[in-house]
Amino acid sequence: MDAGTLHLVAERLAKARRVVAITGAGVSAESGIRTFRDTMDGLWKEFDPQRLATPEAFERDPATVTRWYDHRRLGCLAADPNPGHLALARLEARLADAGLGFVLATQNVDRLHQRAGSRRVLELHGSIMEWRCTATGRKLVPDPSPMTRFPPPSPFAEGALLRPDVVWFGELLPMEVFAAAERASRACDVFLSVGTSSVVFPAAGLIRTAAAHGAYTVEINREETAASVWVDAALRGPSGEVLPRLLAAMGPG
Ligand code: BJW
Repeated sequence: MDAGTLHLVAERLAKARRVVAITGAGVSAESGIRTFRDTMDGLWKEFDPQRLATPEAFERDPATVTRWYDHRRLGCLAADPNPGHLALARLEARLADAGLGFVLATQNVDRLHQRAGSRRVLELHGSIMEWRCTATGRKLVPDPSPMTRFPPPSPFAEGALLRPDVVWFGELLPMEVFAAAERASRACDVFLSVGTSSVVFPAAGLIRTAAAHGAYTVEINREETAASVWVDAALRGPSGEVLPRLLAAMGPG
């Protein structure tokens, strides 16, 4: 990672009045949670997340889809937040203590930001920790133990099923949540895009919204992404290393 760019970004952050961070699967990779566009191995090697994360897949084969989500839910419960999650929580606390604004919009469904101490988290793609009834929409938090029936029957309506309360391809994002993320992106001075490939819309459009409204845009990622060509600064490396270094470079709060 280029130390000059790191210090430039730290300076921008230290002067910012409003900061937005959007996170993707890469932020949780160092907690042992697989990213979406990683190659699959082991038990799930024949399953393509991009094909399973759809309402059509659930309709066609609800047992396989819910079994996959329960397997992932248990993986998320067993995982711990990593230094990247913790650094974002510390950044929020630092800005809040100074009366400044910070909004964290995540595409992740694993709740690791909340467990790291982030207080205001906009879950753009829902949460795997909550499941909802296909008939009534009522939600529940399943026990931390493995589910025993696939697909799980809904306790709320005869003949209905439970599905994870996540946003699949072709489904709408929770309207209020996305509207809040858009408002914050329009109003921020610095926008951080962390550990996301920036290919899934409308979340991937937020950084463009921020740039169009004058924000300084920064990408933190191990690799180049769809947004790399036009961001103001790119910090290459694992977010669990880059984010703590960035915070340290901001100096005392
Ligand atoms: C590291 C690292 C480390 C690794 N440190 N970095 C406009 C244009 C084109 C298409 C569309 C459009 N608008 C809508 C669409 C359709 C579609 C879409 O975007 N398709 C694209 C794929 C082309 N969007 C939708 O369908 C959305 N709905 C919608 O728009 O509704 C309106 C509508 C309805 C009907 C018709 C048309 C429009 C809904 C999108 C929902 C996405 N859902 C998922 C699954 C969630 C549930 C679950 O968890 O299973 O969300 S898909 C999946 O992708 C998941 C993720 O949140 C999302 C983004 O992935 P993410 O987080 O970026 O992960 P990866 O794996 O892609 O990238 C990881 C990155 O980390 C990489 O860059 C690595 O390098 C990096 N990395 N380790 C830092 N240690």
